[in-house]
Amino acid sequence: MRTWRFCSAGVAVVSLLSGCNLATLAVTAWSPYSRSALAQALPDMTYPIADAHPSGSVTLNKGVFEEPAAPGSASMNRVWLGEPRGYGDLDGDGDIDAAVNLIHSRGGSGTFYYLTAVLAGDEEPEALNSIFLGDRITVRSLRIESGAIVADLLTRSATGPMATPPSIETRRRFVVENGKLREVHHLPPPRSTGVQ
Ligand SMILES: [Ca+2]
Repeated sequence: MRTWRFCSAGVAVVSLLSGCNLATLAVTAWSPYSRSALAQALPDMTYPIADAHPSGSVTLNKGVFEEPAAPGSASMNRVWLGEPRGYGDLDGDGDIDAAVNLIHSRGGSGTFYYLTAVLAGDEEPEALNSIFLGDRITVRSLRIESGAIVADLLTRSATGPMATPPSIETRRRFVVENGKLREVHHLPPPRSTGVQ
């Protein structure tokens, strides 16, 4: 949160110079990350995503990381910030956090979906470990409820062809424990939407 705090302090100084009182300083200097400030930070953060890069993480620029999949290759190794995103307090500190969907492609047929959490509070927003959600699935919604991420997905059966559109409603739930994101349930049913 250092950058934000400097900005807030700057606002406070201007406020003082323009005649505002010390209460203005106290409020502006210690404001936590707002939802909008966190949302603005997400497209330019570093995300741990071990499968996507040998370094174990990628830094997005305006929501995208990309480089040649191999030296001289026309195929691009890309990671981008997906929709939807969820917001709420995930770790119980009263500050808003984000649930983020990252998508990875090496230029082949696979399109791999990952979930991560971004914690924001008194420090710079930090992305936790990423968890693989599936290949060529649909992320229908991400919510933060009662300190857990609830991810509603459309997936396909393990034996179904990948060319089949994902149609099985799947709900997965994740929490943060000891600074790591981990899955706590994988709720059935699956039940078909009838989409084939
Ligand atoms: Ca929080």
